[in-house]
Amino acid sequence: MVPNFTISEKTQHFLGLEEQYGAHNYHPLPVVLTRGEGVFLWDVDGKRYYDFLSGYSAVNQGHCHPKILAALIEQAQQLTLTSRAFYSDVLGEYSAYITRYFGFDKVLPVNTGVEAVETALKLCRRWGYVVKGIPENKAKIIVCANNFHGRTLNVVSFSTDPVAKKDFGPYMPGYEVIPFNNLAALENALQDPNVAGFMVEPIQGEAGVVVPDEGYLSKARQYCIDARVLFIADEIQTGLARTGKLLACDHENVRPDILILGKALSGGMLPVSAVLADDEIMLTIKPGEHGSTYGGNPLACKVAMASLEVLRNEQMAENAVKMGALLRKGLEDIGSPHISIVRGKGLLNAIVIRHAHEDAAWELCLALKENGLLAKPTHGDKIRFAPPLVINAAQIEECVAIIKKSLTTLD
Ligand code: IF1
Repeated sequence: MVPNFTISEKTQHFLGLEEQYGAHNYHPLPVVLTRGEGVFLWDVDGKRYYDFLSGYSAVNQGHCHPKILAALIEQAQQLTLTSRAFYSDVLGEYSAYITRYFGFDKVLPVNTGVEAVETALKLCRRWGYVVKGIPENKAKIIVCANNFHGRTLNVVSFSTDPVAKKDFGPYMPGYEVIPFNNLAALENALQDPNVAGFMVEPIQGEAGVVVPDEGYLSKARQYCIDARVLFIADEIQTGLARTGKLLACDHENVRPDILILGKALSGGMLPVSAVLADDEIMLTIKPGEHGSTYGGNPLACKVAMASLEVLRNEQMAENAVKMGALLRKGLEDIGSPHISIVRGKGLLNAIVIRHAHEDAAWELCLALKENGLLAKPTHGDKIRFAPPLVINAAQIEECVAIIKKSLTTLD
């Protein structure tokens, strides 16, 4: 049973406001945050926490990174939005920068992750019709069970999570769901000549950090080449150094046909996302056929360039490899009967709780909060551990000690 953790009056005040005036589309941990810096967050009572969620990997660079903040402030005082009705002196510079950074011909800038996913799916279907020659309205896109690609009606149409999907119908047709990490299923689905694309998370984040077998991504990529199907990598959560490489696809030297980025592309400053592809795909969308009000705005572009710069200059991918290995070893060495699996790559990790009852993961997160570490369960019995990539060894050691101490709450 979870001990009654006290909630301060100040905290209760903010919880009450959200309860009264906000939609109830989340069930947050009862903590009210007011400041972030690097790996740390502070609540309204001045208590400090390690952030082991990193805004779901949007804060890879650490909270309020000074160089990203400086870029935000400087541009915010000059020009924030022109709309795409006109040119700006930033979007072209950013487009050249990000396409060279990732090695693609072109970028289509949008704002949230799911907008980038929708953009990638539209590009894929359009390419299917005008380049591959799929009959009109017959294009199919293959996705994986237990996927998470966002929450628009089109994207939840191919979710396999009833919580994300139920009572939001009717659903968009044109998607086929196959098991993740199953090459035979993919090979079979690719027999259909109307398949335009295969979209996959290189590691399934929301499913509980499910890492596919070595070779899955590279073989899947080859199957797509053989079937003339676009390989679409959703790297919104796994990209930008989170798994120990710039992209999770880099672990297998896989170059996707369409690359989807979001979250840490702005270091947690504001929504910035992007789709990258080569001309054969990108130029199938003509002027006026796709866009968004804020897509490619000067403020977002400057923040994104600074966010990408610090990832590389501060060698955050390399640190993620070292710190991730330290974290997983530390968790395994605890040897807790309450942990059935420790898994992950780089600093995208999760533990699976061996639980007597379904609230065990939630109770553990409450205990972690009391002990100064913030994490959140994903899908019941898994807890994602994904701190900012600037964390150091001493801090990892301290966090393992906090996790070890907190696990006793399940005894
Ligand atoms: C929530 C999950 C994580 C994503 C991938 C696209 C998107 C996401 C691989 C859409 C977004 C966020 C959404 C947020 C919680 C978080 C999440 F739990 F929902 F599934 F990280 F695992 N592709 N993931 O992970 O990007 O439109 O949100 O910018 O909706 O609760 P978005």
